[in-house]
Amino acid sequence: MFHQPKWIAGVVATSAVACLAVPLREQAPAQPASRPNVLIILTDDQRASGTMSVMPETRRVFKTNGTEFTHAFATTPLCCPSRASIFTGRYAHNHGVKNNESAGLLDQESTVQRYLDHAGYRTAFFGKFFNSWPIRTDPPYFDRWAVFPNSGLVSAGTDWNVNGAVRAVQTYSTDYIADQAVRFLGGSEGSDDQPWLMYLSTAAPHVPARPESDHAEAPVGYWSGNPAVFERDRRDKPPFVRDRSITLEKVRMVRRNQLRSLMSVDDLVEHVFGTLEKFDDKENTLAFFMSDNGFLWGEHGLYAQGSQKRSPYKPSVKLPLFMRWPARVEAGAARNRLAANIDVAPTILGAAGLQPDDAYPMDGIPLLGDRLRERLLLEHYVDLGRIPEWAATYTHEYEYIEYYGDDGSTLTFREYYDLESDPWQLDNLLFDRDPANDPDVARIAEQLDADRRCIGAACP
Ligand SMILES: [Ca+2]
Ligand SMILES: [Ca+2]
Ligand SMILES: [Ca+2]
Repeated sequence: MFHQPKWIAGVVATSAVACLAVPLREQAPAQPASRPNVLIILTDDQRASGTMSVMPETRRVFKTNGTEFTHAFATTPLCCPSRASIFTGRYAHNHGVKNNESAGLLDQESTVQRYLDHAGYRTAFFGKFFNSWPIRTDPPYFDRWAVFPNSGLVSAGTDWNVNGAVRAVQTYSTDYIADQAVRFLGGSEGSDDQPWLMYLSTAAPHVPARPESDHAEAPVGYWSGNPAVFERDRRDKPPFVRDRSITLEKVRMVRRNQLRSLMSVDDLVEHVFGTLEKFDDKENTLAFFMSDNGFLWGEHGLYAQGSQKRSPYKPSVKLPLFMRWPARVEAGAARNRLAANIDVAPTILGAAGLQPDDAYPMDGIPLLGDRLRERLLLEHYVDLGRIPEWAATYTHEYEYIEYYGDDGSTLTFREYYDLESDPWQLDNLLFDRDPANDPDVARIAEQLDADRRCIGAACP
């Protein structure tokens, strides 16, 4: 028989009118007996716009019964840097994993899994870990795992490291992740006193995004593109954008496969939450649904050579992000605060009543608190030479972008988009051959220079 902590009962009894949206800090601090389970469902390259429509079960679990962050971002829109930011709550310039080849630089002591493992949680990771992670190296601070180190190319027979043994897995990867999750939850049954942390990290919808056979012909609706896909005059864009092109036909094929692969992720959510409802009778699971980075469907002509992400434009940097915690997080709410991948780790630590070590100050802001940011730093470092290094300041009103030379500091190009009058980012006011509309960016540039070196509480 589970005994609900008194402070949770109090919140439930008194806050029906307030929709349970009580900021965490006004509640009693988390007690050991009330530490939540933590679940992170992480997709790969799922853009925010136009992808949730094929995920009705995920919308029911996370949107109807949780809070959606409508302005959520990957501070670095690329797999490894973003995953390291999710693990640590830190910008890439602080955790050091600046591209997909440098996962080995992550200090594993700085991760959420290390903090929760040391605090007595059962920990598990199922699915894609880091690109280029040596498959025979076990992921640190997990009690159970089944991981693969590739992107996208996960088919029947791919090698996984399953609890220390490398073996070929024949099951469709998303289904295999769901099966592992259900098994882990079953192993937690009867040990209510020991909370758990579980990451479910799907290969979907990373290209080539092979759908499972039962979704292979599923309808995904017609897509007519958007104004950014049809941007004709790209003379305002940086040189690497101007000469790119992609056909709408190709983008539509990619979209179909991505959406069909997400249908299996929706099945996973249904499977896992169906199991969770049986085992977590106190509904004390803090859950996130999110992607590691966005993905362009041909906006600004970008697609080839890895430019569908890595670039500073909205579909590349924006993420789907939902948070669910019955009795603690408002159901059916949409929040437009600037949220980011770096906010997930400090949110989890706060919910578990833990503090990061002084050696690893977190840059993110807990999503359960009231503190808001006025701007967000976005940063990209050279990854296989595909796109030059850049950094950006993103606010509700504008995005200001600087590109740099090989030294990482020489300014080579700038962009400024008024997001209120130009939400599709069609008109770079700093390079549209109209000096009369140029914004004064001197102070913004100075701030960006400082933000690129920020640490902890000094970060935006
Ligand atoms: Ca990714
Ligand atoms: Ca333009
Ligand atoms: Ca101008």
